Amino acid sequence: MTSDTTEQATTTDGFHLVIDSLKLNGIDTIYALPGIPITDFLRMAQAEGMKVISFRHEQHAGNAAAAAGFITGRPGICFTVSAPGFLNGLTALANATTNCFPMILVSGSSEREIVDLQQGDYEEMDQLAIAKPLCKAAFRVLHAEDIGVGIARAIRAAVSGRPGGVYLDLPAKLFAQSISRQAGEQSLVKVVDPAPRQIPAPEAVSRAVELLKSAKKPLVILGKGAAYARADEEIRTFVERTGVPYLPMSMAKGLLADTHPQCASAARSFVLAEADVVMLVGARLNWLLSHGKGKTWGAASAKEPTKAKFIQLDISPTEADSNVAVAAPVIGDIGSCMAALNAAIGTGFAKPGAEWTGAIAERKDRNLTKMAETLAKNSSPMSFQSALGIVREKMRERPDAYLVNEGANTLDFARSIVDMYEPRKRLDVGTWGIMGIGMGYAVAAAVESKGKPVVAVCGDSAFGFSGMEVETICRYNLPVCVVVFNNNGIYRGTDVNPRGTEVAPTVFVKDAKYELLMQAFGGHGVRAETPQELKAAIDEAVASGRPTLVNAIIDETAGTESGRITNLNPAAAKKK
Ligand code: ADP
Ligand code: TZD
Ligand code: MG
Repeated sequence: MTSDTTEQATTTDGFHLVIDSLKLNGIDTIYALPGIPITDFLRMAQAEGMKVISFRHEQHAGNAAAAAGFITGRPGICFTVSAPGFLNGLTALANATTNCFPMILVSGSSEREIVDLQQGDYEEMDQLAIAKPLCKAAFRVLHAEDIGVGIARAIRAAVSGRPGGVYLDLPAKLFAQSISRQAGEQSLVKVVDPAPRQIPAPEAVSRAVELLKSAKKPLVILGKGAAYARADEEIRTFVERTGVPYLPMSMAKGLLADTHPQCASAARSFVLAEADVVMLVGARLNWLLSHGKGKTWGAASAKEPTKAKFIQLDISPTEADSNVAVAAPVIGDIGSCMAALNAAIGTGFAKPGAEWTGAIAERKDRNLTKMAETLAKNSSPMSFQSALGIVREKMRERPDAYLVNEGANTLDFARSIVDMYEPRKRLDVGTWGIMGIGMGYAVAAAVESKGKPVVAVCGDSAFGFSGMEVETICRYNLPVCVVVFNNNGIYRGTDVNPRGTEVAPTVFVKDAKYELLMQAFGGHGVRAETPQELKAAIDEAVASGRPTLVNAIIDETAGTESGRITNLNPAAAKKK
C-alpha cells in the first residue's frame, strides 16, 4: 500500500462523515446548487450512491426539499453555497417552517475567524445569526467529530413536535478535516424514534368527546397537519363513525376523497357560518379560516368571534387560543389523538341529525349542479373553469398523480374545481400564499414518488418565479406536465397605465409563447386554445411521462384582483 491509500484506509473526513450521517438516517436524496465549498461534497455524495438533484436557483432546490419533507415525513435536504446561495435558500426554509414541513437547509460558510472579525472573506456572512429567527432551529458544526451529533440534532428538530425548517451551518474548513476512521464511525448517530408519538391526556379526550356529543351542527376541519401526520385510516374511521361533515383545507384535500358523501367543500360558506362545534384537526385558525371571526363564521361584525365552540387536535400546545378560545384542546400527534378519540366514542356514536346533514346536502347539490354547467361551457378563449374541467377529469382518471398549484385565480378556481382522491397529492402555495413553489415542488413530487405523473397548474405570473427549472425537469427527464394558465398577467391581462407611458405593473407581454421554454431544453411544448386541445396535451403528457409545458390560453378579462382575497388589498379596506 502507498502511504496515501494507507491514510485513506485509516482516516475519514468531513465530506464523508456528512454523507455517512445522512445515509445512516435513511436520507438518500439531496436537492442542491453547487459552488464553493460544496461542489466536491455533491460529487462525492453522488459517487457514494446518493441521488443529487441539481437546480438553477437555490430557492427552488429549497422548495423541493420542503415538499419532499411533506411527502415523505423525513426531512428534505437542501445544500447551498455561502452568503448569496444561503440567502436564496432562506425563503424556502422560512416557508417550510411556516407550513410545518420538515426540511434541513445545509449551507457551506466562509472562514469563521474572518467572518467574525468582518475582514472580508469570499461570500462572507454570519449565516447562523440570520437563519435563526426564520427557522425552527439552527446549528453550526466546527469539528469533524461533531458532524454525527449535528446532523442528528438537525433531523430531530425538523421532524419532532411541530415539524419545521432547520438550518445547519457547515464551514468550508470542516469538509476537509480528517479524523481516524474508527473515531469517525463511532461519532455517527442513528436517530432513534425521531418523531416520537405524543399521546393526548385522557381527560382532554373525554372533554372533546363530551363537547362533540353536545353538538347539533358539528363540523370537522382537516388541515395539512392532518395530511402530514399519515393517520389516514384513523381519520377516516373517526369521520365515518361520527358521521360529522368535514371540510378539507387545500392541502388536506384527498385525505378522504373530495367526492366523499360527508365532504362539505361545496357548502363551505354555509357550514362555517352555521356550525356549533368545530373540530380542527391539524389546521390553524389563521387567516385562511378568517381567524374564527366575522361573517364567514356567522358573526355580526368582522372582529366578533364565532359562537361555535372549538375542539383542536394539534401537536403544538401553544396553538390553542391563538385567535379565539378553544374549549377542548387535544394535544398530541394526530394519529394518537384520533386513535384515542375512536376508542372513546366506540361504535355507538349518535350521528348528527338529518336537519344538519340534509341542509348541507341540499346546498352541495345546488352548488355542484351550478358548477357542472360552468365547467361544461366551451368558451373561447378558455375560461378558468373550462380549462380546469379538463384538469379535474385527469385527476379523476389518475388519482395517483400529484397536483401542484400556484397563482391567484388559477389557484382559487383549481382548489374548488379539481377534486383530489388520495392523501398528500396536492401541493400548493400553503400558509403564506407564496408564488414560486411550482417547479421546486413538481420536481420533488416526481423524484420522491419515483415517477408518478405530476401536473403543475400555474398562473403565468406564478410560473415565472421558477420557470427556469423547466431545464432541471428536462435534464432529469421527470414526468412533469406544467400547465401555464396564460391570461397575460397577474390576475388579468387588461390593466392599463392611465398615463399611457410604460405598461401597467400587472400585465405581461401579450401572447407569450411559454411552450417554447420547454422546447428549448428538449421537452414537449404545446399551445392549447380550447378544452379539447388542452385535454389532448395533458393526456399525451401523462401517458408518455415526457416533460411537457402546455401554454393554456385563458380569457385575459376573466380573473379578479387577488383572486378570492381581494378584500385584503389596502384600497378595498379603505372602501369598507
Ligand atoms: P392548514 O393550512 O391546512 O389549515 P396549518 O398549516 O395551518 O394547516 O396547520 C397545521 C397544524 O398541524 C399545525 O398547527 C401543526 O402544529 C399541526 N401538526 C403538524 N403535524 C402534526 C402531527 N403529526 N400531529 C398533530 N399536529 C400536527
Ligand atoms: N410574490 C410572492 C413571493 N408571493 C406572492 N403571493 C406575491 C408576490 C403576490 N401575488 C399573489 O398573491 S398572486 C400573484 C402574485 C404576484 C400572481 C397572480 O397571477 P397569476 O395568476 O398569473 O399567477 P392569475 O390566474 O392570473 O390570477
Ligand atoms: Mg395570470
